[in-house]
Amino acid sequence: MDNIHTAYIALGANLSLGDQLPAQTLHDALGALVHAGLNLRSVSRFYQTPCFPVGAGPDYINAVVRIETPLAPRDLLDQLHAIEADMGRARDTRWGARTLDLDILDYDGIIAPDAAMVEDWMNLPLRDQMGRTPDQLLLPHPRIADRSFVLVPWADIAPDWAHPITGQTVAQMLAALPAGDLADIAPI
Ligand code: A4P
Ligand code: MG
Repeated sequence: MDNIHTAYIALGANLSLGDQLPAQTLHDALGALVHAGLNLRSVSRFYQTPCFPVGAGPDYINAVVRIETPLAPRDLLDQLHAIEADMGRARDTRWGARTLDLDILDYDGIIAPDAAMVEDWMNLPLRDQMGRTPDQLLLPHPRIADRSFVLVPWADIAPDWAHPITGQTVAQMLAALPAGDLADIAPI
């Protein structure tokens, strides 16, 4: 059915929600995705990952899921933000510690708003990445290729997914990371 869309969502958490540890929050978030009407098609293992930037906070729990949904990208993001808010997410510091972060990695392989804009964000120097927040939805998520905490779980469920701009697969992007980026990442 062509009104059903496939998206990959990254889940991350590194702050407890009350007494609840981040891994439990991630489990609850899976339930919330289903409750919101999104069809969960694949779920990666949950990984403990060192905080990026190193030393900026506690370790994260990260996972990636594949969902199917009739929602348009912007409506999907609004739905994810509502789930984050339900799970205690406060948006104060860019890249700050969080009870739950839900990012859209990919939606049907589309490029939005256009390749030039996504490439601008992909090529942004690290210091500028930390100070600037996109005010529009970027697809695919511009940081995919740099992030071991995204690529490791993603490779569990979709190693052959190919980046619509670079053509690189998840497995290739993972293999291109410096070995040090994979140290201390382990399934829980
Ligand atoms: N936005 C644009 N495109 C997207 C997209 N494809 N998916 C906009 C989600 N949001 C997108 O996001 C900021 C704005 O980006 C949103 O208003 C949305 O309209 P945010 O979730 O409020 O802020 P953020 O999470 O601080 O930024 P971002 O870019 O999601 O950061 P990252 O890349 O997720 O980094 N270390 C480990 N080990 N594990 C982690 O999960 N995560 C981060 C956050 C830092 N360090 C980490 C982890
Ligand atoms: Mg986010």
